[in-house]
Amino acid sequence: MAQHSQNEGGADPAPVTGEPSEIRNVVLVGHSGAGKTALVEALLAATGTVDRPAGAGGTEAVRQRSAELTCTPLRYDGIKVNLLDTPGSAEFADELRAGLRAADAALFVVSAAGGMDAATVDLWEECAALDMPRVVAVSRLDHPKADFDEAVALSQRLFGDNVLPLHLTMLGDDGVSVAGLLELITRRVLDYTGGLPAAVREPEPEHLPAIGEARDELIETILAESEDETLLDRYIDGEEIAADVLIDDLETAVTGGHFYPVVPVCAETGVGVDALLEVLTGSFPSPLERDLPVITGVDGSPRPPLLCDPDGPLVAEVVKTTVDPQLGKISLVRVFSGTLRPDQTVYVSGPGPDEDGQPGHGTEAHLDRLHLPLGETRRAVPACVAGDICVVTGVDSARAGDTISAPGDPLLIEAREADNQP
Ligand SMILES: Nc1nc2c(ncn2[C@@H]2O[C@H](COP(=O)(O)OP(=O)(O)O)[C@@H](O)[C@H]2O)c(=O)[nH]1
Ligand SMILES: [Mg+2]
Repeated sequence: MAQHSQNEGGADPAPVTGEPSEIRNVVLVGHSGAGKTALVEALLAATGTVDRPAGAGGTEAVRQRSAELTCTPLRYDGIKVNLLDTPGSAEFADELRAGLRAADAALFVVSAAGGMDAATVDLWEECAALDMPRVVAVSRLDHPKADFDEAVALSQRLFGDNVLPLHLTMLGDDGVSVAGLLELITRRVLDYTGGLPAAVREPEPEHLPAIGEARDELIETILAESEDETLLDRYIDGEEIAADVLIDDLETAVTGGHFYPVVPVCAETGVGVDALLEVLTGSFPSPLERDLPVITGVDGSPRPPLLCDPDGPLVAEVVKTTVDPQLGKISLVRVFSGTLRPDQTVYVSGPGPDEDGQPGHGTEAHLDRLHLPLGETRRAVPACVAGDICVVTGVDSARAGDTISAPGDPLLIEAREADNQP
């Protein structure tokens, strides 16, 4: 946590990888206006993933992106994070659900200025049913009505147990604005007065009582989830547990979907953005650690469970289809098994009716090219491995929810439980 590393100097910063272990698929959910899209922009800016002109936030392009499901990859600390930003309003429930299916973990964005809708609470329950790891980002810390503690209390009330902050907020010299964070596990101050990355220093004596109290609760909760059952007793007996042991246990508890850290963030000032990147890359699971969808043959015949293996049989799911001004019809695709490559014949099948209105459809299609779904700079890539997400062109017949597999072994992803919810 909070190594505050930058992208490796000199290395290609483009978010590409051939290793499932280096991927995190994260869906952002929350109330409309909570700050999801602004947070994605801030995460991209902090990692230097896009050379977007300064001050581009709030443009027409950003508003457009807010109205639909988007996927934006970034690279941090050697990890490719695919951020799936969902539209807030209920009209887009299908897109939201598609985003959930493509993700392995969820980032709940809750505004520090207050407000949470019932739909967000329902989504929390839906994620719980899927054992989906979750992190809460309390956003918009620079809002005049921002109250971090109140937002944490609201999250705890509505989301339930094991929701606890990893940091406390620290006010700047003006006594009003949030200038830094007190990182509880390491007992360090992250100071953002000089921007990102934070300057890391020791806390002032006046901070220690607040850190001590919140840290005790955090650590007792994390250790209660630890596989080493002696740790909690040793901690309560006064033993100092090393920060790296605590961070390991924190990461295990988050990955397992048992503990939900809260991180304070501000897209505008950058406060907490690097701390959040550490949690997303360090604590969220790779696709190797998540259950994969059940598949059958297109005739419904049973097949062995999938593995997230780039050398396995090709199974990918169409998350959404849309029209790109440059590329024409494109499909956002999550690969579960095997490796997608450009210029390849694939089989596209789904449960929806065929052209004659009969249930189930399937056809061969030519997959043309693969692209990173990166804003305006659609960059062609040579492969997309199991666990990753990309944009494909050429499969014009594909619909959201369809399965892409190899023509020699056509497969179908079974509809998942949550898909049938209203
Ligand atoms: N000052 C400030 N404005 C923010 C911040 N985060 C979001 N906003 C603004 O709040 C509005 C809603 O944010 P947006 O990211 O679109 O929310 P979304 O609906 O959750 O995607 C936009 O006008 C943003 O520019 C922040 O941290 N500080
Ligand atoms: Mg948005």
